[in-house]
Amino acid sequence: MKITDIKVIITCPGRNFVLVKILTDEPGLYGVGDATLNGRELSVATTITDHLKPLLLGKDPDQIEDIWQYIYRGTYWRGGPVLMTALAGIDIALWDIKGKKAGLPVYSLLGGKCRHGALCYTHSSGEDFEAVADSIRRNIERGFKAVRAQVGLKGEGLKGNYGLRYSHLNKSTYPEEQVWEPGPYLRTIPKLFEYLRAKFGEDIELLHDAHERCTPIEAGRLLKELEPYKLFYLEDPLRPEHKESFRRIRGYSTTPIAMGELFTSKWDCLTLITEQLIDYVRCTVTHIGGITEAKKISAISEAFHVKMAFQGPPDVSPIGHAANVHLNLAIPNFGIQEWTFHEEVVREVITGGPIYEDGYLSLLDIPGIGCDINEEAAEKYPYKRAYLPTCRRLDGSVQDW
Ligand code: KDG
Ligand code: MG
Repeated sequence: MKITDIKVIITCPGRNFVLVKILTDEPGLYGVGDATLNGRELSVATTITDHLKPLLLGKDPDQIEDIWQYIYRGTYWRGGPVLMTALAGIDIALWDIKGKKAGLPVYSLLGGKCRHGALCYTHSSGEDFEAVADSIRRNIERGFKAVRAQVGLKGEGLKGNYGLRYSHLNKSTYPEEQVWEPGPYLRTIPKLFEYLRAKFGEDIELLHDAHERCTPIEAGRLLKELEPYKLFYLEDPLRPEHKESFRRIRGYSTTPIAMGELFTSKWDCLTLITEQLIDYVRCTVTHIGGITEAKKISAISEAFHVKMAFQGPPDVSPIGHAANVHLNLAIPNFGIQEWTFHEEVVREVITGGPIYEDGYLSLLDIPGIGCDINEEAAEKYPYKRAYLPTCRRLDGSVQDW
C-alpha cells in the first residue's frame, strides 16, 4: 500500500481547524487527522504541505512508527508545537487507515476496551460565584459528574480571567487583551471553591485551571488553600518552562496536580512522571505528535501511578476528540477526559466522533477513528485569521495568558 496524496483542509465553521486527509493507492481507503494549532494554523498547514508531504508520498501508511521516527528525528529539526501538531495530524490519519484496513476501531488496535466509557468533565464559568454555580447546575442537569470552574475577577481594573468565554474569532485583527493580577486571583479562587462546596457538597467533582499563571510560591499557596475543597485536580499551576519547580510545590498540599497541554513530547513530561510530581498528564494528542506518542506517554505514566487526562478544548476538532476517546478506552491508567460540545456547524464539516451520555464518552464500534470530513462543507467556511487572547499585568508588563 502507498500514500498517494496528503490534503490539508483549513476550514472555519465557527473557529479555525486544520484537517488532514491521507489518500492511498487502495481505492476508497483514506485516513483523516486533526492538525489544528490555535492561532498558528497556517504554519502547521504549510509544514505539512510544503515540507512533510513530499517526504511521505509513496511511503507505506502501515509503517506508522517508522514514519513517526522519520519525521520526528530523521529530518533533524524536532519538537515544538508546530512540527508536533503537523506530525499529530499525519499520525492520527495513519491510525485511521490502519483501522479501516483491519476492519477494527483504533481502540481495538490499541489493545481493546478497558472500560465501557470515559468519565468526562466540561467547563463552567461566570463573572461571579452565582453565575458559576448556575453554570455548574446546568451541567449537573446534563449528567456531568465533574465540572471545571473558572470565574471572572471583578474590580481593581482587571479585565477577564482565563476560562471565561473568549472568541476564537476575534473581530479585530489583534488578540483580545486581558488584565490580570495574582493578588485578586489568589484571594478569589479559594473563596470560589468554598462557595461551590457549600452549594453542591462533595458529590460533584470540581476542577480548576490556573493556566500557567502562578509563580512557584503562588502555586504552593493556591494548592494549600484549595486542599479543604478536595478538587479532582488543579491544572497547569506553573509555566511549562518551570518543570523543576514542581519539586517545590509538590509538598505543600494533597490537592492533585495536572500538567501538560503545552508539552510537545514525552521528554517534556518525563521528570514530572518519573518523580511523581504530578497526578495527571494533560497532554494534547493533537500537539504531542498524535496517538503514537500519546500511547507511549500513557505507558510511561502507568508505571508511576500517574493517570491520563488528555486536553479536550473547542480547538481540538471532533477528530482529535475521537483520538482522545480511543486512547481513553484502551489505556489502563485513564483518569478523566476534558470534553467540550462543538456547535452544529462544526458537525456539518466533521462527522462522527465521541458520543456523550450521562457524564461519559463512548465511540461507535466502527473501523478506524470513526470520523469523516465533508470537503464541500469545509469550503463554505474559509480560514479567518484569529488569535488567542493575550494578557498583561496592571503595570503593563506581559503576563502568561
Ligand atoms: O488553544 C488554547 C486552549 O486550548 C487552552 O487555553 C484551553 O487551557 C485550556 C484547557 O485546559 O482546555
Ligand atoms: Mg488548560
